[in-house]
Amino acid sequence: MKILLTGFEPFGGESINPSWEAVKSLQGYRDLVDTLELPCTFDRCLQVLEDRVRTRAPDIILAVGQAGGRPSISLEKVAINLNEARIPDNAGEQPLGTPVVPDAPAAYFSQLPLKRLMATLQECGIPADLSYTAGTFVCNHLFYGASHLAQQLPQQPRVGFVHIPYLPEQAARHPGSPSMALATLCEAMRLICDALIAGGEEIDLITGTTH
Ligand code: PCA
Repeated sequence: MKILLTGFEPFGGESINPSWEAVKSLQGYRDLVDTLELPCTFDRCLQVLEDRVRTRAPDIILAVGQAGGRPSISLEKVAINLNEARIPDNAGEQPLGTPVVPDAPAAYFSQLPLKRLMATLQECGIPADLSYTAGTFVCNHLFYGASHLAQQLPQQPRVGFVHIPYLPEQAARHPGSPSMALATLCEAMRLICDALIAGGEEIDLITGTTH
């Protein structure tokens, strides 16, 4: 069970991105986790990811990104085939109303057991939630593109995306924004990796049954 865990470089005027700060702490974890920092550009992020995926052939691609303003670990359910950038990316590109992949499906669902991951985090005292929008910026672009790529690979890796809050030092410059300490973010990533390595099925939160 090889996991490729990715984070993003800083963007939008920030000097740090909590996703890479948390992800890099898991490099080599249990000899199963490989980490990669991605550029925050529409143009290049998918190519950098694809190069690593083709070299390492992971079973799971778990991409992580910053979602400033969100209070919890956000387990993303849906990637949509739309680029609609509210700010320019790190290359100055700002695509508006373009598809991630032309003539491809409108959306892909995460292939990870999100409810089980959410329950694991919550049981360990870490705020976590399901999210039904990964936005329309570089994170959604990566999530959609990786999901599309996975379909074309022989090993068909499972793809998922997680958004995480600001670090406290970032939130200090965005008064009123929630934040999460780096140690908690690292712990959350470790718990998610452990749960994915352990395997098992998705749970139904209402009935408590698995499927
Ligand atoms: N968050 C941005 C892109 C990179 C990142 O960490 C997003 O949510 O699209």
